[in-house]
Amino acid sequence: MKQTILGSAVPNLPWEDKPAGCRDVVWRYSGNPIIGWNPVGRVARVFNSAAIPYEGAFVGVFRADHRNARADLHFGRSADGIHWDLDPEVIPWQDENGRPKPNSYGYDPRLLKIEDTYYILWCDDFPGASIGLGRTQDFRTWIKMENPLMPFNRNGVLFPRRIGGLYALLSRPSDSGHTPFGDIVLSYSPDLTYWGRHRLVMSRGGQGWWQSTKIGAGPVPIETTEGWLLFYHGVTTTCNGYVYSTGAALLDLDDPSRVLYRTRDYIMTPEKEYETTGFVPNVAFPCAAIADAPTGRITLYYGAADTYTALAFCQVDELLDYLKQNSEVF
Ligand code: BMA
Repeated sequence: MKQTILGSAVPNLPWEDKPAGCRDVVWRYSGNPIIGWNPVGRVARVFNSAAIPYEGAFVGVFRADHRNARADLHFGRSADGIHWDLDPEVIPWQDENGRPKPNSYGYDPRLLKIEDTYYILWCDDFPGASIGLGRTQDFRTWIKMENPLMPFNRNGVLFPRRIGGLYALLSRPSDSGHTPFGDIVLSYSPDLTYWGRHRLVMSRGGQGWWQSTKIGAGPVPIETTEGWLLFYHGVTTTCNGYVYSTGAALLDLDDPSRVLYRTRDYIMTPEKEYETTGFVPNVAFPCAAIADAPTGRITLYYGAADTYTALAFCQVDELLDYLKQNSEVF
């Protein structure tokens, strides 16, 4: 079999085959949700979270909304990527000199490895929503780095390798509230501190209404032989508020501001009760994707209704074919 994903094998990837008769390109785990209400300590809800393979098992950084309704980040471990052991305490960030540097709040983390270091991006209080960036070597010592971008900004997502020698970051410039607009922008840096050469990647809109209000990058892009596979959220505004669906795009490998394909229709929208009913109804918000390169299997971690953590699956070749045949023209 040809290998489309340029990455590692994850033989213990959480996975379930597509149910017979399912016509969708993305399908959900039958055991969803995998994290429910009040999982640990003062944590009420865990959603919009990130997981990666680590030493034959899995680790994750989780968005945890506490019982005072404020969000922060917690670390967790799992043998199988499905059953999680979450730390009851928040991640103890420190500055470059080892002094404690706690978050005021933190949400919607992304987690990835570049070279020999693990990086975490999240929505940080600057003050005002902006992109937070931290690193760890061992998931014990957590160092908070400079904020890459000024407020207001959300959905910071780093590419998993340098492109043309530079680190590359997607973000979604926004406002201080529940932003009613938003496009995906790319920025470059030689050192993860100074960022520039900003480029517009994708705007909201298109023929479909599901992504008409705003869009934002989801999981860390997956490198394939045909381009960077990006899952993203697309938002529409209804009489009862926002609805968050999921789409996919393929970006040029050398210049990811070039969009090669972009789904015309959503590939996942809130349908299940755990997506339509919860603290914030009608949200399906992916923040992580783990790929098993030899089989082309991709497992998505997504937040459901700002309440639950859930899993969904797809096959890279099927998704790329679908993208090519059902691409939006902008
Ligand atoms: C966004 C973020 C997400 C959340 C979504 C829906 O602005 O806060 O974390 O899932 O709203 O409430």
